[in-house]
Amino acid sequence: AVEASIPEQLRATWRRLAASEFKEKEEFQKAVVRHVETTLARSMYNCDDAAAYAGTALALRDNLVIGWNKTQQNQTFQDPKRVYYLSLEFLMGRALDNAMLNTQVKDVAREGVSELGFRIEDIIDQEHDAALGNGGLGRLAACFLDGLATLNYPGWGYGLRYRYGIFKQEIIDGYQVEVPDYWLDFNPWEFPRHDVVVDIMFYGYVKKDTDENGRTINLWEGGEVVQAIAYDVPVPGYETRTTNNLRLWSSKPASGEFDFQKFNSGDYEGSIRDQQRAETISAVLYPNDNIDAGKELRLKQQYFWVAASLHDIIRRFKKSHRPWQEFPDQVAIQLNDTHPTLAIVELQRILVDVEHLAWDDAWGLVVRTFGYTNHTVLPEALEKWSVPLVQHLLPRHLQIIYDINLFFLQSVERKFPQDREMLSRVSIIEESQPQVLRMAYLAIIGSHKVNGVAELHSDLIKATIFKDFVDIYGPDKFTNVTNGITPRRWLHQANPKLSDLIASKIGGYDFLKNLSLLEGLRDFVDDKEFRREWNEIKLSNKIKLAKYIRDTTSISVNPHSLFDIQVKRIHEYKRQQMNIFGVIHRYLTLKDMTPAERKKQVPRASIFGGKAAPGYWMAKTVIRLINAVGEVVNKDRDIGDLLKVIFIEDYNVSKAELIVPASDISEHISTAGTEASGTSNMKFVLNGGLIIGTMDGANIEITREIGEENIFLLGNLAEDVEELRHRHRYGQVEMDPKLRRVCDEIEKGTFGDPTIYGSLMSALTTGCDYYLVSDDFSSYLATQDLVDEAFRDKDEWATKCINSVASMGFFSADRCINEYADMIWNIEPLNPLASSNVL
Ligand code: F58
Repeated sequence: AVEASIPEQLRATWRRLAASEFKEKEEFQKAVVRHVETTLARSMYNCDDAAAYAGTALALRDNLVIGWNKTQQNQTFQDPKRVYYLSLEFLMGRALDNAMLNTQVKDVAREGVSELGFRIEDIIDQEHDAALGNGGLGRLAACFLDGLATLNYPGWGYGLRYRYGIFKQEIIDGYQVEVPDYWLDFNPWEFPRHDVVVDIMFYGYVKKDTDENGRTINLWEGGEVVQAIAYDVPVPGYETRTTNNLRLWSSKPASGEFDFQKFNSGDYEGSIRDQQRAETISAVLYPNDNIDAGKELRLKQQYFWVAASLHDIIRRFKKSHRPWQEFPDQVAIQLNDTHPTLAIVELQRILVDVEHLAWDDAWGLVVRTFGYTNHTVLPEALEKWSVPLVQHLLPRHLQIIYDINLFFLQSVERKFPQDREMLSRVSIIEESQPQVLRMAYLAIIGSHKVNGVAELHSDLIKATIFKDFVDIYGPDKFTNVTNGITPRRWLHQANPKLSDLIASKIGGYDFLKNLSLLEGLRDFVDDKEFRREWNEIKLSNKIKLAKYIRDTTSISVNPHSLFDIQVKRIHEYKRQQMNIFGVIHRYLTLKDMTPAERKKQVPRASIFGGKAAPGYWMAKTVIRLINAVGEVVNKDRDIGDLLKVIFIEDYNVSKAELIVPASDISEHISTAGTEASGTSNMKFVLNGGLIIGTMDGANIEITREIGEENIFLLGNLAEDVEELRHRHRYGQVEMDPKLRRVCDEIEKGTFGDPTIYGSLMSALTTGCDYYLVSDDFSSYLATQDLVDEAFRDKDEWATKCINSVASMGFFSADRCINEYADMIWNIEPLNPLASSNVL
């Protein structure tokens, strides 16, 4: 055992000197000042907000690291089954506020910095978001890490340490412009592990050889070698000692790879270029949301990260000298979408080629280890890799994929001997030009469970894209785990006043660990004083957002107007275009009215935010239109406060924390059947906002939980979408007259040169309106009218909001993580103090 390797006397000395966590204000202040003066080499004379942030973060970090080390030691001693969450994206946002709240030192810190001359809010605001993700999928991974740590599960995240996260969005002349997000200048939350490095090989060839028993073996040889170096990020749980680890890999040239040939022949720059090529692998996050780009560098990223992570996982497994048969009893690996699917192939390769297990034994272990989560049914988002590309980059892996496919197809043939077409339908290899690998199929074949992220979505994947696989494996391999969000960040941190009010009513903050306790709010729905405080908090959150909008855009919005918010990635299927068409319709309607009629209308602020993928022209056109409409509407004297249109630049996690608590109504209006789940819908409702939405993704379950009377539903159902699209293709659909009028107005030039919007307009007509905007438009407008009506009755509105919040327990990430732990990972929480005696 590890403890026996160090003499007791030595251990006693270390224990006596061990670092300890601060709890009191003065200890905290000492740590801050020491870091400002020594780590940063500053003094009180040149300590600005940025330096105060750095000092505070470093002081907090000291605390985190102590709990983190103990957690890791505890896990090493107890050696429980661990779960590894493989995700190419972790959209963490800011860490300081979250760390203070989770470790219960925010009050100490607030007072502490205040006596040093700073406001904690200003300090928090200095932090750069860790934006290593595109949208929902990446933020889900971050919420899961919070849930895992809070529930004391031994769980690791594995990802890539991108030098550039998602781009920063600037709006110039109404257009999106992308600016690189270099975020690593000062990042106190990561620890480089120079001792944790893995050599990763690419390219090369496969050599046949014989092993000691005379059996033929395949060896992967030659090729380029790149090094993966680990950077660790502590993930503190809420109100627990458990601080888990997020390990991000960074690429660098392998030592000894420097080309002295080139160097000596005077080509110094050439030799540096080769070095830089290695570093490119982890340089940048691909900025696509729900679209598969198919670039070689992306495939390199995937293999680099998967190979490094598996190497690390296997090294840890080997420490306890268990037989390979126990691997799936010690290790669960969750694939966050198909991006890490090569892990299946890499594990099989290691077991067969390196560890010399028999193929079938190895494959049995592989399948018991992996679980796969699907996040989309959109065909354009399903990953496919060109066979020649894989052949070139990973020749041995391609052979293994062929074998996996062969054995799989043989089993299918045995089961369905008459159905020849089934074989080509379910083959991992698609017979296109060139051939491509269907990564989702490989992920299904190599996993023991496949899950969707909301009920409708899980049903849809079984009925459509994976139908054959349900026939092959039976329905039990497929399951649903409806997404969840962490109430720590999305209520307590983002909306502290609401969290405090709730706590004061339902007996403290236990709801942050057991969200169903929100049910207790029902006892207060009719309590006048409570409702007053509730409304006051919403208003103050709106005032805060209005101030931000004013400071950044010089547009003033009346905080008493109805805040109508749609913030998410810009995508045709999410239908921001339907929202802005609705805004134009509202504008035209207001213009038609007499001043007296206008006076009776509910004033509204339509607030948008979100990034478009840089190559997604249609999405960028939607941004352009929103800004153009704002230009016209916001300065129309007839309109005044009745309608404002705002596009918030560079939507990200920290802005979401400002925006979500300020919403009255938020829009989740995807074409039915296209949004796998959505998670911001949950965040908005949890913060006392209502939602307008389609019967899609988690909206359906939200409706079930909070009641139909508390949500504004619109539009066609998923089951009708196919038929409607068919009618469009055969020209059988008249455009809704109100939408026609909106289009005419755009084409007239009211919002600038109409040719700019040509693609947007023709998508509705010649493009067959694939996202069914014209089919849902009148329902959308009618539902928006209901929203206005409901908002007039402030009392009714508050009742809806309070009752909804009371019903949101189900959407906690903790419920979601417990379901994964139970149904897929088969892991148990680990008592964070279990080894404290030994240590
Ligand atoms: C999102 N997917 C779903 N993908 O669209 C959303 O409905 C769901 O709530 C969320 O996952 C969590 O389950 C998503 O965000 C991406 O951004 C991928 C990034 C990498 C390329 C392909 C899309």
